[in-house]
Amino acid sequence: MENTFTDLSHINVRGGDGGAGCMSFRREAFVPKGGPDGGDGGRGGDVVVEADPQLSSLIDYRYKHHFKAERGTHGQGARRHGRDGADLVLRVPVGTVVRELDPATQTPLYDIADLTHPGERVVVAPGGAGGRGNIHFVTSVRRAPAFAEKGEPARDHWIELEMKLMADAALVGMPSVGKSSIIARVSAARPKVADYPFTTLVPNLGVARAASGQSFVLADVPGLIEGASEGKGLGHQFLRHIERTALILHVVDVTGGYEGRDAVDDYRTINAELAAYASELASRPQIVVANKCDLPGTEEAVERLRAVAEADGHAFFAVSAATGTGLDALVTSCAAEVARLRAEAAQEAEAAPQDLSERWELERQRRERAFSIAREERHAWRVSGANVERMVIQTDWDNDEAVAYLQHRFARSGLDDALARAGAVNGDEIRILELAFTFEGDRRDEPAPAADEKDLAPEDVVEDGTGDGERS
Ligand SMILES: Nc1nc2c(ncn2[C@@H]2O[C@H](COP(=O)(O)OP(=O)(O)OP(=O)(O)O)[C@@H](O)[C@H]2O)c(=O)[nH]1
Ligand SMILES: [Mg+2]
Repeated sequence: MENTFTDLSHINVRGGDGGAGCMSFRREAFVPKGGPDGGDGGRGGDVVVEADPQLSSLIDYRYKHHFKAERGTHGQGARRHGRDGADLVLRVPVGTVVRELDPATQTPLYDIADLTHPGERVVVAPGGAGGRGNIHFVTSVRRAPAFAEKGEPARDHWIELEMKLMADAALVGMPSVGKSSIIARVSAARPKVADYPFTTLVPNLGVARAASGQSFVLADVPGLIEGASEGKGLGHQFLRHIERTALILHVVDVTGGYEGRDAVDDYRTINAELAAYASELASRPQIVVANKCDLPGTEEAVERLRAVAEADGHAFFAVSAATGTGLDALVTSCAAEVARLRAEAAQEAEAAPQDLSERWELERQRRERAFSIAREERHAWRVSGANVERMVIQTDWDNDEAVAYLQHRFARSGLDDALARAGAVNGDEIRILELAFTFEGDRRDEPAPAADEKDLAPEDVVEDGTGDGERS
């Protein structure tokens, strides 16, 4: 399992483009020109991320990073609508967190979803809407609309997939205390065991089965050292896996290891690191496991550690991974504790179901609605924003009627008002993407209000000095 373990991937996702609406008129024998009958374009497919219990790694996303759903087909005459594009389903292991990434820095912006249940899914890149056919643009004054909408192009964005191990219990402790030896004894996992620190480089999972028949997933993670919570050693990146496990099996080497450390000191050091990483880890249910009890001269340390662990309210087991002593009792106790914690978690999930996708959708819509206005020259303004740019892209600029319709949309959507408030006057140039058109929104025939200082970039002052366009 070691060499296939992948737990973080950045991918680019893009829904399918919407198909174009159709501009068409009914043709019948002996009828010179029938009514409009152009059908709508089909919707582009969505990119969906779905938790699949069969998967155990994000290996599928290690080498392939771009994913695009199918496009919608174009509308046709006789009111025939285009076909919707198929969704693209990206399967990920249960326990994958999906995050939106900042496209510039590739750092996470916020969580989109936490897929903790088999089959749970979230749309990460919606397909573009199909353009509307010309049948939609009939009004009392426009009987024969000679334009249709283009399809909505889907936007791409970057997301992070992070698989958090869905182990029930994690073996945590200093390097070389015997974590891998324990998982090798109680499960079919066969991690490398050696007498030097940091033998384990990536987590290993194993299924442990108690005599009662109850089983649970156990994780063996790389050793932690003092400062691990700040990034020292190897353990830091794996501390997040521990966040997901309901139960911590805190393994302590009662011989003190080769450095002759003290078992109780080690126990306190690791607990301090867990607490420093995430305060709730300090209160996570913990079972303290004193290992290497087969070695002579360890009784005193075992008893001191037992007293401290029990005073902290933790169950305590003295074991030997070398001889197997105490491991059956440990596994039985873990299995029962895991079963209890699972039942508790199921109750909580039922009481407060989490749906991150809805929150993400609202956030996405809010960002897409937002537009900004910047003055580029004395009489030229740039408008940017996802929705406003989309309206422009969906317009057929070679068609005057389509452009007139777009200007009507701008008036309705509040863009014209915002431009007028910013100081735009009739005749100013409005730039959106690589297109420009003339502002006609300020129909009130009164002096434009003073421009908002915030929208004035320093170079505007220079432009003013050229005396360019002194119309206001
Ligand atoms: N005598 C004795 N030696 C043990 C016992 N458990 C583990 N060891 C030895 O301790 C050394 C470290 O064991 P590992 O299982 O690799 O320890 P680990 O905690 O996984 O170490 P890292 O992966 O480096 O964090 C190996 O030489 C083991 O053979 C035990 O119960 N008794
Ligand atoms: Mg190990």
